[in-house]
Amino acid sequence: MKPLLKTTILAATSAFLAGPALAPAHAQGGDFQSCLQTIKADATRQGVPAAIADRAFQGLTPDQKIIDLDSKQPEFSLTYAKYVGSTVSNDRIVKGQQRLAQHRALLDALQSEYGVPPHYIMAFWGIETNYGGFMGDFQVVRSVATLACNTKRRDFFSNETVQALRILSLNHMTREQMRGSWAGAMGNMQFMPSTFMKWGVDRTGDGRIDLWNSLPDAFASAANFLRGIGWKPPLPAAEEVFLPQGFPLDQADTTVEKPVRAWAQMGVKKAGNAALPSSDEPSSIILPAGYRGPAFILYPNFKAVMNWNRSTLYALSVAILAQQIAGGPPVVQAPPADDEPLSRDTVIDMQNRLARLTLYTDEVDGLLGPKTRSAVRLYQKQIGMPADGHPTPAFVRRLQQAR
Ligand SMILES: [Ca+2]
Repeated sequence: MKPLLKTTILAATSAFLAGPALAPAHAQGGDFQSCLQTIKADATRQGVPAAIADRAFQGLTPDQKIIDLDSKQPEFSLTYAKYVGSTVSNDRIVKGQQRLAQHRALLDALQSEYGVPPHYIMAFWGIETNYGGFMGDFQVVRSVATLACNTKRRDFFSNETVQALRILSLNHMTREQMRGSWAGAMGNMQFMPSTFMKWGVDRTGDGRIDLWNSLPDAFASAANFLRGIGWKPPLPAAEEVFLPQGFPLDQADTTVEKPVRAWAQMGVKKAGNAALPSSDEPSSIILPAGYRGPAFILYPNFKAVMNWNRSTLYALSVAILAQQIAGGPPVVQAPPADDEPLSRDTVIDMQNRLARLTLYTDEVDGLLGPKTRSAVRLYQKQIGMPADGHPTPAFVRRLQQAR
């Protein structure tokens, strides 16, 4: 799945996902109709009967609310503390445990078929829709058609519209029933139409994939999707770790991969001091709230979770929630209380200053991505701060005072 699109958490994650603001192209009236006709031609080439497309597009108008939501850019980056605090609540852990017990037999069967553990399916379900509590009430065809015809992401959403028409043509849902987030993510697991078509599973065998009302269909589809995007037993996606004194902070970066065993040899332990698994799988260490906050080891399944949603904080939240749904411990190390989100303007200013120091050569986009963090790390080394790549307000002040 591409970034930008997982909208149940869009406000929360887009600072980590999004590219620069895209001006809407504003197809109105006739333009919108001719755009729909182009999509219809694509759809019929992919086997959708013209009558299905005509019925789906009948009376359809672009939704200005969606255009506005799409053009909105987050003001602030998010901190680990805020993001994980809001996605992994006590209530969500307890509900996840209850749901898991309730659907145990089905989830165990899915684990033996797909290799995806029950607590991970529950964690995705909890974070995507609060266990089916908010699946979105936008008409999906209208959403994806609006985004195809009125934004600059035309190719991506034209295909999503074609896939939505295919779902209709296969009789899984009616246009009216097919509802989702404003960007077209549908049902319990918030699948985009293309994800639905590629990975959806009819677990109940009634001939329809129903990701809204059938939990067997929704859970099996999630398990099938996760396996398809790389999930493999037995390691989890991530776990909290304790780093030894003097651990080289520049090793705590997703670009640094070592066998799990090599981290263990450096003195890295699970939080609580248990040994890391004896494994030669490639893994990384990250410090999402800087060196004063918790450290995590990312196993290969972290990449599978990132293929579901390309946000590090999203993937961490899934792993943390899953572990606690399974009865495991909460995160031990608290994040620093004085960590604050940086505004877009602050990040732009920081990128400009780091560029003038020839430490940052990428686009000045106001987003706190891996390249910006590497530049932060380089400057931290120059001035003798712990080089964790995490720009705190104190770091920003030091940089602003630099000559
Ligand atoms: Ca079904």
